[in-house]
Amino acid sequence: MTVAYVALGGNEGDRLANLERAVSEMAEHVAVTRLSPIYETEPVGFADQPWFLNAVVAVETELSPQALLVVLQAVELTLGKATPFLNGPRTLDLDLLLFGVEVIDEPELVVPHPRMHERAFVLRPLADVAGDVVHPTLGKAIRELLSELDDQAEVRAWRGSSTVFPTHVEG
Ligand code: PH2
Ligand code: MG
Ligand code: MG
Repeated sequence: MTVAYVALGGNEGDRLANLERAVSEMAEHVAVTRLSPIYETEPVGFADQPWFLNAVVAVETELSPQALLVVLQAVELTLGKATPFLNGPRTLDLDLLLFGVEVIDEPELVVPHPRMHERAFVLRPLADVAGDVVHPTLGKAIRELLSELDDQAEVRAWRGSSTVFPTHVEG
């Protein structure tokens, strides 16, 4: 059994419903064990698009990382992942961030996710569910990576309510 972390993001259609549906679809294949609160985040990479909702979930699985990736891609398609161009708007993006302590460098799958440590919209929710987890190649805890991060793009606690994701508690 491996604990993996998956980032969820979307900025088209009913953003909350898409994240919630993604969790229930994932739960058909893996055990979803922890969910971060949801954040509303400024678009990174291509500015002229709506803000995203982002969150991170922990899953436990006997699947291989490649098989988990296939599951994530199938869920993205179910939600109608629409990606007109790199970093452009999408209904649902699922990124495999970490798969236990495994380091994978294959054409289809790079783990840890190569840009995760540069992005507050990933590290902020990841720190909520995996603050003490050590990044397998950088050798630092997620909480440490977040505190060292200099990402100016805004990441705000999302104030809406969800029956699936935990509510934000102001710390
Ligand atoms: N995803 C991207 C590109 N830019 N910006 C935010 N705020 N959130 C995302 O999930 C995101 C992004 C490519 O996957
Ligand atoms: Mg992505
Ligand atoms: Mg992706």
